[in-house]
Amino acid sequence: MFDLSGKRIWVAGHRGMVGSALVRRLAADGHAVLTADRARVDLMRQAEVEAYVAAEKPDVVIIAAARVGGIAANAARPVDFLHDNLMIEANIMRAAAEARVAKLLFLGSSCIYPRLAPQPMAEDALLTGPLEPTNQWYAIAKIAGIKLAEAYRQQWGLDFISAMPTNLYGPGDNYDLESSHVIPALIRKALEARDSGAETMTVWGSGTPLREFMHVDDLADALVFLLQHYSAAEHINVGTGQEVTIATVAQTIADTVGFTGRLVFDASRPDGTPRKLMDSQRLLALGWAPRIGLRDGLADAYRAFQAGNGAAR
Ligand code: GFB
Repeated sequence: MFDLSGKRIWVAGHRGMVGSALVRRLAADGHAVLTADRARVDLMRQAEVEAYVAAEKPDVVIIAAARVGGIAANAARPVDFLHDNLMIEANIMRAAAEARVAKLLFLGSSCIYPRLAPQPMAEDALLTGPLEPTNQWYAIAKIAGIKLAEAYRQQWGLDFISAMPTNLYGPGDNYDLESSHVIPALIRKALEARDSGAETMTVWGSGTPLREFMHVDDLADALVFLLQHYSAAEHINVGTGQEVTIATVAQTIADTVGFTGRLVFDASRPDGTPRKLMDSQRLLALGWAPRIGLRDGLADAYRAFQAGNGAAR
């Protein structure tokens, strides 16, 4: 077991949905959390990252910083998703390696797996087939990050680990309709449709794709668990094991928000991967389990959105 007590933990990307959930969680546990805004350190600039790490001397680094977005943002901004994510992960890992931090946790995404990987997708499905084209740029950057963490483990003997979360949602999400993921988009659409008295609400694609969703507070809990209990070269999946169609999640969101009209499916928008369920048996076998079901989690995300806790970034 890796003991986090007394450790200085740098959460890179603390303003994002994942980073802010981690800061909440680590602070609640009484840990010393380091954060740096963009004025202090631009994660795209290696010299700035090295200077920050040298000055602040974190013992533990979590790379929650990333250029992220939903299906449309990925397809529209390939350079941002590939270049920026490569820079961020390479700069932080190098600085952390030179400082010989005690532990580093890198975060990927379930889109690293092939588009048509056998379901549920186990860790060894990585690099066994072609990627989903809508998010290949992001996936390539994240695969490079996994391999870089593995390389530092092998060549420099450092305790760098990688976790692959499933599709996430929760407080602090991006609610911009073009760049967001499906859940924040549909929460906002349902609320606007309800308040304007609209008869319909538009859902992208066919409604048939299957996704596995996790509330970000469950993810933060899993990541703290992995920092303490996981140390291996192979990346590890973090999912709930529950999958749902987009049509069902859209209807559940409509119910949560109180929109009683019809759902209309817009076939001109892409479906993306037909099914994306991770096999999280390795994590479960270590003794961790998710706690927040989809219905409760959506109610929480909706509450946070209403409270102004969902900022468009
Ligand atoms: O969440 P999402 O954008 O990401 O879309 P992916 C999931 C599914 O929801 C797709 C449908 O089938 C969308 O067509 N959908 C329905 C909507 N209505 C909407 C809507 O209003 N907005 C959005 N955004 N989707 C992302 C990757 O893929 O998953 C990222 O692009 C990352 O790289 C992330 O890996 C976890 O699950 O398709």
